[in-house]
Amino acid sequence: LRWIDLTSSETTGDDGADAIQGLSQTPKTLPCRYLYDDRGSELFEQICDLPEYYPTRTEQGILTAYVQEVAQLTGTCELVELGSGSSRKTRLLIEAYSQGHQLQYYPIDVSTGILKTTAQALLHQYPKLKLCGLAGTYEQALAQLPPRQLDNRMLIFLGSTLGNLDRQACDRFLAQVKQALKPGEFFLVGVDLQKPIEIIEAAYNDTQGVTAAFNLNILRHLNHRFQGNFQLDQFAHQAFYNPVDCQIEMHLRSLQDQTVVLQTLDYQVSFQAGETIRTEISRKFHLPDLIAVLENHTLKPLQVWTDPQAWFALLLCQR
Ligand code: AVI
Repeated sequence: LRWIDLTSSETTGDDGADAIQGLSQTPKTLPCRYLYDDRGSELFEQICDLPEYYPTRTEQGILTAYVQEVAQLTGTCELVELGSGSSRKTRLLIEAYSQGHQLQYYPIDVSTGILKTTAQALLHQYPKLKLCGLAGTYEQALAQLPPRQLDNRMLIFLGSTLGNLDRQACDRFLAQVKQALKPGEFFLVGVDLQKPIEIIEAAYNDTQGVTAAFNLNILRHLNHRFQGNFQLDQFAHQAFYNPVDCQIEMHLRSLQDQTVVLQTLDYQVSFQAGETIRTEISRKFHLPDLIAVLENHTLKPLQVWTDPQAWFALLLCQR
């Protein structure tokens, strides 16, 4: 097991300047990266098992059906996974790619806790795996990937995390993906597709309240990280589909007029009752549009697989 810590704190990224920037805007926003401290990553794992949250099991079904085809199309290669989390779906890829040879796997995540636990579990399960974990943001990791051990590499970005980036951020991200790949190398991306709004909204408003806890945890994380005094019971979870931008938006609505201090950032922010902070967007893609965007970045989709209902898609692209 090798380990590269691209920063040092529990979650990585920056010093909170982006949080201040988001909270100072009208309407207020926070970068969704702050949802993922160790507790947030655990809550996200619970979300993946919720009956209403269809993306994880739908993508898992597609991967189960087509992982051998993916491996045949790319041939032997090392795997670099962005936002690896618990690597639950990656196990299918690891099994397909390690048949007959040693496999090099680089999981990348901002939450060092889940990265370490997952790395240990994977090494226990696959003793021949060569694993090197990278703790950091996608931007940090893509800019500093370790040198290739093999002549072929695939970047993996599952779970529709691409949908958490707005159009501009998505363009910047895909440009970085292209830069990180040599011509002929691969990018495997899983995306959530447009479907009836009720199904999407239910997935982000589960009856057990796990998504609400996940959303509110962003405030607990900010309190912990920047000595803040957000009162979690004075904010409420809200998630709704925005049909103009084709995205689910998660917000936290202030239940009263209130002022919050983030001490170590020397920053104070006031809320009116009813005002919200947008904590996440989750775009739902129209496949032909996404294919055009990928092609614009010279990441050419070689093969697209979907589930029988066409709720989710997995695209294998080649630079
Ligand atoms: C990680 N990401 C793709 C999830 C999503 O669906 O956008 C995060 C999430 N937010 C609420 N539930 C799940």
